[in-house]
Amino acid sequence: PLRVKLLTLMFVCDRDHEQVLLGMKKRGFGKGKWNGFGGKVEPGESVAQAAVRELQEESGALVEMADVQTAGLLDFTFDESNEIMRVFVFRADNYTGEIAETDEMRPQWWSLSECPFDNMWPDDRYWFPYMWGRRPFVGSFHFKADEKTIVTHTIEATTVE
Ligand code: 6U4
Ligand code: NA
Ligand code: NA
Repeated sequence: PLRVKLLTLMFVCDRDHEQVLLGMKKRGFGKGKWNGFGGKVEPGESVAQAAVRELQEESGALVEMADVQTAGLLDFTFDESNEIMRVFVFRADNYTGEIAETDEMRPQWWSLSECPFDNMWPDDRYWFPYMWGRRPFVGSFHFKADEKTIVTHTIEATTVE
């Protein structure tokens, strides 16, 4: 049967909406790539709570639940795998706390025009404009087993009610 793994991905933007916080992943899945902050949803927590927790664990930034905005939903599948990685994408324009490097991530602010898409997941360049522009989206990406090559994808703007 298909296994669905629930994951989070959080993007903190600065107040002036000029920069976004990315982290260089130092270990685990996606090592060596710049990415948002996130991880697995644990039993007993909501997806948004997981997003806030992972952000804090990986970057030191703390976002209030009221400042968590839904950005989009992404499904990732891979050749020769029966797993769906379902990634709930969030964004926030406010945070407290001290941003600091952790064992898992090296945080850095990037302006949109300088986003290092060549060193990010290859799907990011497709949906980043939606996330940045606060346009809700759903996307699905099917990769080769190498986890690098996109075979097919869809991306759509949505309404949210
Ligand atoms: P933890 O639980 O934190 O030790 P970790 O090694 O961080 O595990 P995992 O599996 O919890 O990895 O989370 C993977 C992270 O990578 C999530 O934030 C979602 C994100 N991610 C996975 N595939 C992605 C993709 N194709 N594009 C993207 N982010 C992706 O931008
Ligand atoms: Na993680
Ligand atoms: Na985790």
